[in-house]
Amino acid sequence: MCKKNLLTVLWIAASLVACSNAFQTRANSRQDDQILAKVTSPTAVQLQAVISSGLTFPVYVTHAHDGTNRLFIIEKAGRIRVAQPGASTPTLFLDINTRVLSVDNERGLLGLAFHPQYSINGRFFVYYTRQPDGGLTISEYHVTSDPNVADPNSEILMGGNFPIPHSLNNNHNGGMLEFGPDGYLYAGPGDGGSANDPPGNGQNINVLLGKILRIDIDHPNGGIPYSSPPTNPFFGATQGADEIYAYGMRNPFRFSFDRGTGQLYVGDVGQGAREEIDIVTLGGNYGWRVMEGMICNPNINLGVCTPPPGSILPIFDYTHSAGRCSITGGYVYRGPRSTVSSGVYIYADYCTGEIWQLQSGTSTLLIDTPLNITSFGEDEAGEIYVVGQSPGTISRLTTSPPPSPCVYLVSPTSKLFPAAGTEGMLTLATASDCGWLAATNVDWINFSANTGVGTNDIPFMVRDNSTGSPRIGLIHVGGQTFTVVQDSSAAPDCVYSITPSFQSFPSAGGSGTFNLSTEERCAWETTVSDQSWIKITSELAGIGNTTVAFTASANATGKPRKGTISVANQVFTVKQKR
Ligand SMILES: [Ca+2]
Ligand SMILES: [Ca+2]
Repeated sequence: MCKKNLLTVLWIAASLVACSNAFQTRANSRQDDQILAKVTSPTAVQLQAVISSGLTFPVYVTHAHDGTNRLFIIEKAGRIRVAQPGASTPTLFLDINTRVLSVDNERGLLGLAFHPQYSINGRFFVYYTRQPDGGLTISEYHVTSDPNVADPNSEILMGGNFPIPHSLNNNHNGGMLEFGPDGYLYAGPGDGGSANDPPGNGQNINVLLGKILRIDIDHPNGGIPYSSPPTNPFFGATQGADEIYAYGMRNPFRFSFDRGTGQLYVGDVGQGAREEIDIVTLGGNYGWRVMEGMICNPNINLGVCTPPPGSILPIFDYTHSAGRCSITGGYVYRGPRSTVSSGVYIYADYCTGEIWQLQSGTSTLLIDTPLNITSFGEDEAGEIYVVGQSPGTISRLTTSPPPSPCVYLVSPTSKLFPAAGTEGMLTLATASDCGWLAATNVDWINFSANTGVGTNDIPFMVRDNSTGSPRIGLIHVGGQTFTVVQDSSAAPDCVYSITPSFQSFPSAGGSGTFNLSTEERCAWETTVSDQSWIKITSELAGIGNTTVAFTASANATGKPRKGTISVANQVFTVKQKR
C-alpha cells in the first residue's frame, strides 16, 4: 500500500515496514552525503540551495506574478511562507493550521494559486483537506495592507459542490490549484482513495473526484462564489457535473500550464504499475481506473480491459522499477537562463529523487538527488524550483556552475504625470539572461507587454485622472518599485513653500535636506538643474508634505559653484565653495 501514498513521510517510517528499503536508503545517503545533488547527463544541471532551514514539510512553491519576485511556500500543516528576493529565510504569510486536517500523509494544505490580477485585487486561492472530515476544500483569502501578510479571517469558502466529500480514505486528495491562460481556476482532486478506485469515481462524471475541474471565480452564481464556465463539457443540462474539465484521473497531485503554449501537463500518480504524464484537454477521459498509464489496470479483471471509448493515453509513462513509486509533475521549461532546453518537461519521482526531462517522447535523467521531491514550482521569470520534503528545502534548478544571481535596477524610481492620460516609460537594467515581469497595484496603469528578458525600456499607459485628487500607483518589476504620481486637474490653486531656501557646502561636499510644505491634495516633482554634482536621494515625485534629500559631491573645479533643485514651483539653491 505504501506505494500508493504520494507523500509518504520519513518520520512515520516505522509504519512502512513492508516497503522501507527505498526510504531507508534515501535517509542514510542523506546523512552520509552533504552534497545536495550530483550531476548527470545530458545537461549539466544542479540544485542551488535557496531555502535550507525553517521549513516543515513544504509541498509547493510558487510566485504571485506581481513583479515583486517573491516566492511563496506552502507547508502541509497549513502555513504559507513568503521569501523576499534573495532571502534564505521566509516569513509567515498565512496560517490556517487550525482549519486544515493534516495528520495523514497526503492530507493538508496542498495548493495555492494567485488571482491573475492579484497585484491589484489581493485575491488568492488555497486547496486543503478540512477539519474534521478531510473534505476537499477550495477557498479564497485576501492579502492585508502589508503585502507580506495575508488575513486569516478573510476566507471565502467556494460552497456549491465544495468541499468535495472525502472522509472514507485519507489518500488521493489531489491538491493542485492553478489559473489557466483562460483566467479560470483549475483544480485536481484525487479519486477518493483506498486503492484501485473501488467506487469507480474516475469514470463517474457525476462526482468531482478523480477529475480536473475548472471554475470561474470572477462570476458568482447567486450566493455561490463561483460559477462553471458554459464551455465545460458537462455544463448545464448535459449529463455530468458542471465543474468537470476532464476526467479519468487517479491522483493529479501536480499539474502546470506550459507558459509557451498554454497546454496543461498533468502528473497523474499511478497505483502499483505505471506513473504517467498527460496533456489534458477539454472533455478528455484519461482512463483511470480502467487504464493505468499505457496499460490496462493490472489489478482489475486480471489486466484485461477495453479502454474507455475515446480515452486518451498519457504522452509518457514509467514503471516502478529501481525503487520508483510516484510521479511529481513539474513544468515545461521556458525560462531565459537556458537551464535546460526550452520546451522540455521537467518532472521527478518522489521516492528516488530523480529529476527527468521529457523531450519529444524521450525521458532522460537530468540529476539524481537525495530528496523526496513533493513538488516543483516556478518563479516569475520561469526558472524552476524543487521542493524537498524533510528537511524542508527549496532549491533552484540551475546550470552547473550556476549563473550569477539576477540583479535588477529601475530608473527613475518615481515620476509625476499630468492629469490627462499619457504614456510613460521606465528603464529596467539587468543581465541579458534575466527575465522579468511587470505588474501594477492599480487599474489605471496598463502595459502593452509586461514580460521580457534583459535590459529594457518598459512603456506603460497612465489613464486620465478624473477623481479630482492626485493619486499614486506602484509598478513592481524584478522585485524593484517605480512610483507613478499622477496630478489632478482640480488642483491648479496648490500653494507650495520650502524651508530653508538654500544651503552652502564646503569644497568637500556633503548631504542636505529641505522641507516642502503643501496640502495633501497637491502633487510635486523634483528636478535638478543640469549640475551632475547634485543628486536627489529621496523620492522624485509625490503628494503632500515631504523632505527632499540630496548630496553635493566634492568640488574639484577650483572655483565656487551654484546649482538648483526645483520642486513644484519652488527653487532651492545649492552653493559650494572652492
Ligand atoms: Ca451538467
Ligand atoms: Ca491515465
